Amino acid sequence: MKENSFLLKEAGQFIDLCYRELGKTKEEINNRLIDITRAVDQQGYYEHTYEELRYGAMLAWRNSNRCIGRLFWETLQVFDARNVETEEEMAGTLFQHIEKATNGGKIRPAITVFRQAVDSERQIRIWNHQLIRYAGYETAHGIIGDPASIAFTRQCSELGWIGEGTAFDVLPLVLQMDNRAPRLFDIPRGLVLEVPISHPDIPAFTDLSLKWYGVPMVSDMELEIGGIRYTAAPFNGWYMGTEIGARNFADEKRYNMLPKVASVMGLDSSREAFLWRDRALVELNVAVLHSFRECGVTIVDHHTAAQQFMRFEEREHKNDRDITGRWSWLIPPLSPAATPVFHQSYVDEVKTPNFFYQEKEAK
Ligand code: HEM
Ligand code: NRG
Repeated sequence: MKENSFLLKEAGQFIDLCYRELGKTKEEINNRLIDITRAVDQQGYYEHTYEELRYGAMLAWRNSNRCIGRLFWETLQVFDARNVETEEEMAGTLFQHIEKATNGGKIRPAITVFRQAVDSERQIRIWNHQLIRYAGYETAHGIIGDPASIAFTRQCSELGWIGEGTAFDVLPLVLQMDNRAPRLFDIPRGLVLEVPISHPDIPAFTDLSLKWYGVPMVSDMELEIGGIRYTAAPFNGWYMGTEIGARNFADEKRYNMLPKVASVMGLDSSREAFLWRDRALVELNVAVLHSFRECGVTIVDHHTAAQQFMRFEEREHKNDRDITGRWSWLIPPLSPAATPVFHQSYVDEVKTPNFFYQEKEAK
């Protein structure tokens, strides 16, 4: 009963906000709340209309304090997959998400929402961190692939998956419905858009044999709308170049490419004070942005993204809303102080609807 009153409070706040922003009347709000109260009393939960789900998902993006891409929150495409009942259907639905979001390179921000969690036993999970990500293997000769994927890759192997063993093996989808055993699904190769990395004026960059997938699709976060938990709701926008060039390729605990980049650039790395790391970082980021552009895959540089975020702030203020944010995530990892975001401060208050981290596996 205590849970019901929490749910009703959250639902009430959400319906009020959602319906007001959608221009609905007090009467419509009241009627909907009467329906919701009845449903919660009878079965312990309620179900969103498509309109509520759609706007709720948009609000969750708008409220994502760590996201610099929020200017475009109203353009989110929301795919309703709440009727999906089997793992096969789920895989098919995710393949469709990948295809529609990728859109031949002209990326469309999208989210696919599967059935809500009814209780801890009955919930849907995607074990992957992102729908498309590269495997990581610990071998006798060191790590191959993405070190961030080592634990998940091991789980995939235990479930019977065999990777090719390259530095860029696309991991399979691992899908779990209710408390059944998780199931593996290989993503058809034709659905995975990838970008080979080259530099506009340093040909030797191709010697690094780098590539990255075109679309980041975060698949392990919980979407919460009006007290309802959607434990499988993968979403995507497009990349900001620094995510790949200043982190995925550069971090020592990821692909750790800076020494190799310095080497193909012929930089003298005998002293830190030569700033060879910084010079390598900048050219690596130039290469990422250049390569995505060449392939016609949407990407944004960090200066443009920061300006877009400033426009988001202005628009929120015009609409009498406070913007919340987490400064340490909003500033880009390359030249942060050269963007306006660095020189501002943000209140990291967590509003709902929103996206939350959840335990790795259903509990
Ligand atoms: C985080 C950019 C779209 C929700 C981030 C981060 C960046 C970013 C750079 C920080 C990631 C990191 O440091 O690992 C963008 C861009 C988008 C976009 C350029 C282009 C449209 C979206 C969409 C959603 C979203 C469509 C949800 C509907 C989030 C969330 C986080 C985040 C929840 C935090 C993730 C975490 O804590 O790991 N975004 N984003 N973003 N974004 Fe966006
Ligand atoms: N840094 C991660 C991706 C996190 C989400 N980033 C986005 N999200 N751009 C990486 O793979 O590098 N998005 O929805 O567009």
